Parts: sequence; C-alpha cells; structure tokens
Amino acid sequence: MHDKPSMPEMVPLDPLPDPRQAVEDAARNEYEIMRSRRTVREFSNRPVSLETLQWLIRTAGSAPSGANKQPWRFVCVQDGELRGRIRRAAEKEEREFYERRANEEWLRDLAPLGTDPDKAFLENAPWLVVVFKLMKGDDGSQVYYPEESIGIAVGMFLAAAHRCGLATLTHTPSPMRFLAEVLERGPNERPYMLIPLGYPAEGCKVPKKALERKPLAEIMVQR
Ligand code: IYR
Repeated sequence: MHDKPSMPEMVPLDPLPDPRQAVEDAARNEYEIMRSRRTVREFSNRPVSLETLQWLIRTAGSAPSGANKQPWRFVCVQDGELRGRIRRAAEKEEREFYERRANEEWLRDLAPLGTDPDKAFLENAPWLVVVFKLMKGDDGSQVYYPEESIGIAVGMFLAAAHRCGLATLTHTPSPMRFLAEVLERGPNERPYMLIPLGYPAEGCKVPKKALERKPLAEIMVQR
C-alpha cells in the first residue's frame, strides 16, 4: 500500500478582472484623453508626414455613413501658391463677416475666443485639409444623410489627430464656394470644412472660455 500523496500547497485563485470595471476604466480614460483636446489657432512649422495624414484619413474614411456611400473627399493641401489663394479668399469673406454679416449677438459670442479675420493658420500649419461633401457618388448614384455622415467622419478625424498628439482647427469661412474653384473640384462636391493640422506653435495659448464644458447633468437625460 502506498501513502496517499499529500496535497501540495494551494493558493486562492486570482480574482478574474471585472469586465464591467474594465469598460468603465476604458471609458473614463477616453474622456480624459478627449477632454484635453483644444482647438488651436497657432501652428508650429514642424512637419507631419504624408503617411501620418494618410492614416488619419483612412480613420475618417472608416466612419459609418448613409447606406455606406462614404460621401466625402479630403483634399490635403501643402502647395504654397494654392494656400495663399485660399487664405486670401477666406480672409476676404471673414472681413465681410466681422465687419458686416455677423450680428451683434454673434460678435459678442465670439469675443471671448479672440478670433478675427486674420487666418495665418491657413498658410502656417504643415497641412491644410479641405473636406468636401459629395452630393452624389462618383458614379452619379444617390447619397444619403451626407451631412450627418461627413460630420461623423470629421469628428473621427479630429479625435484621431488628437490621440496622435496633433492639433486641429475646424474653420468654416462663409461662404466657402471659392474652395471648389481653387481646388478644381467637380459639381458634385461642396466645401464642408477647412482643417489645418499640425503641432501647436511653441507657447501657443488657448482662450479660457473655450475650456468650459456643460456639466453632465445639463447634457444627459436619463429616463
Ligand atoms: N468663421 C469666423 C467666425 C467664427 C465663427 C464661429 I460660430 C466660431 O466658433 C469661431 C469663429 C472665423 O473663423 O473667424
């Protein structure tokens, strides 16, 4: 008869990670990252590689869209001559806006941001991404919910750039028709937004007012 082997020393099982806690931590971490995004209006001339921009645009292009029609085009401009033309045309519209088109309330709302018709960032950022909305597919087919779709894609672009340590600015000179002419886009493309992309200039500051966000209780309703 053999002795029964004695039990080896036992230790308790490590608790399994709580999957719910993992999701909450991930969501909170995402918040911490995204809340630190700031719109900047002064860019450094430090370059951003074409490959970097290509990944960001692939990310934007992965957005959901109406019937998956992907009604967007991202025109990425570095050419100095084109950017000079874009800046001059945008500043002309912006001067009109600040001097005539904007009403009192609008100007009052903008005052804490310190914006003005000078748009040096259109030439200074390493890239100028001009986003166009497709009113028809390239094959002439219908598109659906283009406004919603392109808004989502641009949001994903801004978030991705921020997560890579890059700064962006959402600029919408109005009207923007001149962009389609300068960039020789076809009749099915409408300018949607100008997005300078790069690193913030050294010592770049942002307006304090722009840091304010509504508290959760004001933006979330639970029923
Ligand atoms: N397009 C102008 C004015 C402007 C309008 C809004 I609304 C802003 O949030 C910021 C600026 C400009 O770019 O100066």
